[in-house]
Amino acid sequence: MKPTKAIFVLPLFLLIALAAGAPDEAMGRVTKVIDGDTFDVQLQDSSLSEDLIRVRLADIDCPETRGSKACEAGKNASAYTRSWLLSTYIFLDLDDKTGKDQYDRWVAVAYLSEDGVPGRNFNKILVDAGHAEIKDFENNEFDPWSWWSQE
Ligand SMILES: [Ca+2]
Ligand SMILES: [Ca+2]
Repeated sequence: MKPTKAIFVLPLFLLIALAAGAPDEAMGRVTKVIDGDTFDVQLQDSSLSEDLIRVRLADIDCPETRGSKACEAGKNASAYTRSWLLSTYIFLDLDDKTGKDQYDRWVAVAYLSEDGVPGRNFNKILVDAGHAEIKDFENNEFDPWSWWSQE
């Protein structure tokens, strides 16, 4: 690649990275999985003052495991998330717009740690696996439909 071309390409990559969100706003280990879309993270690296946070995955919804809408699919979604995330390190893009939901859970997109850097989008993995459906809340910074267009 000629030097002139490299100068042009680099800012373009930065632009794409910005548009794709900030997958490394927080990093930590998943200590407890509550259900398919909710879990606790012991933070290792973040700008937050808390070190143990509860995360609610943004803009998706897994079937319920509790209450009147509890069902087998809810248990399956929990087991799926547990098998992927429990005791592993993940990266989080925290919602910059509203932050926490009404249950004091951080709304976030989770990224698997792959070679120590943010890898695959776990919110999207859950949808692709059939364990969650898209539920796009307008009060957060995320656009779930963009997860597929970034491939
Ligand atoms: Ca963010
Ligand atoms: Ca949204």
